[in-house]
Amino acid sequence: MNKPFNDVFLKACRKERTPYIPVWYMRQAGRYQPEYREMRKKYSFFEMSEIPEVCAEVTRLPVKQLGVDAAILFADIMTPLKHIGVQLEIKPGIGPVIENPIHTEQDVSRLGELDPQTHLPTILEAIKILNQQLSVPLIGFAGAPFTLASYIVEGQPSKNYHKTKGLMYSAPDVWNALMKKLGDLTVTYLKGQIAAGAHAVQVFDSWIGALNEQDYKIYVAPVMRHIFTELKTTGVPVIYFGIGAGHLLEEWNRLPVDVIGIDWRTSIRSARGRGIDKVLQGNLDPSLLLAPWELIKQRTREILDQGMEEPGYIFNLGHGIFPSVKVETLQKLTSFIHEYTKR
Ligand code: 1CP
Repeated sequence: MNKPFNDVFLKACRKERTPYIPVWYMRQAGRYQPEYREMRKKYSFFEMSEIPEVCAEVTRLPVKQLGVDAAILFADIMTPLKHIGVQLEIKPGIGPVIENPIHTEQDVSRLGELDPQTHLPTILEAIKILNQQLSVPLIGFAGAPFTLASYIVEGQPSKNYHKTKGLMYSAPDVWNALMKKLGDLTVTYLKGQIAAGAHAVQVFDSWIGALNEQDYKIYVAPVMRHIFTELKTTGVPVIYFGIGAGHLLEEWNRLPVDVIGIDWRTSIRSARGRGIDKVLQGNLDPSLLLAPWELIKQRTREILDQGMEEPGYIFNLGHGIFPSVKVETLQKLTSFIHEYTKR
């Protein structure tokens, strides 16, 4: 028998009062789980996300194992790019690697348009399966144009984004065409996920903190406004997340998003003190998951106390779980958050 649907996460996204603070974790499905590592022996990363039954199983795993209040679809921000002409592989120990990086106007014009029904039917199918199986909301997601560009221009993960920013500054027309293509892809992909049954969506702009406020306004804010304005018409909550992006929060607060995800560098209290009035999500440093339990608990309590000062707060990490974290630590943490915030 199915459990009653747990809508605490969705209520928090809408700034409604909740019986406790909801929690989910970025990268909650991944190599820190023995079950994931077992499955990964049988399938490649993309096979795991593109065989609907396997994708659904991996997506459900942390919900069962940790007791979190939301599931996040098991895929990658790079997944849709393969279908518009980007040749990419996830290389062990490196991450996404691109064989044909995008540098010129011709490269950009060769990128196709995404049609989720034709290109990603298996992901839409996984969402439908999950909707029958899950008793918590399912979060769909996509990468934001700058963060996607940082991979397809550099060709692999980068620390300084010289090529990406070089393109942005030296060929603004090519840059804007690339932002438009990737922005349209993000909108189409997320609308497809929502139509298939995703209850909320998160846009990952992980590397956007590399830009200052001025360049964000000039080169990125217009495409983000376009994306969020389009997504607003669907009525589902939209989360915008970035790392090291505390200096952009005032800009983000002006965008039509519901929830802002922040990392550990900016406290919940200081964000609110600066007038950020969106729902906030975050922001335990994932490295703290390696600390003794008493310290994890203390830092979590401090974050929760700040979060609970006003309605509209969702607990998460400031970035994803990494492989050396113990499943038991996250189980204890999830129970602690639920217990401590019960009202
Ligand atoms: O070898 C493996 O098993 C693959 C490792 C892996 C996993 C588990 C990759 C490669 N992607 C994923 C899943 C993934 N990626 C999810 C699944 C849902 C969940 O959270 O449980 C999500 C939401 C992502 C999003 C993602 N991929 C982001 C944004 C968030 C973040 O973590 O910063 C980024 C930047 C990526 C790129 C990527 N894909 C994979 C890796 C190792 C990376 C990062 C490489 C880098 O440092 O640039």
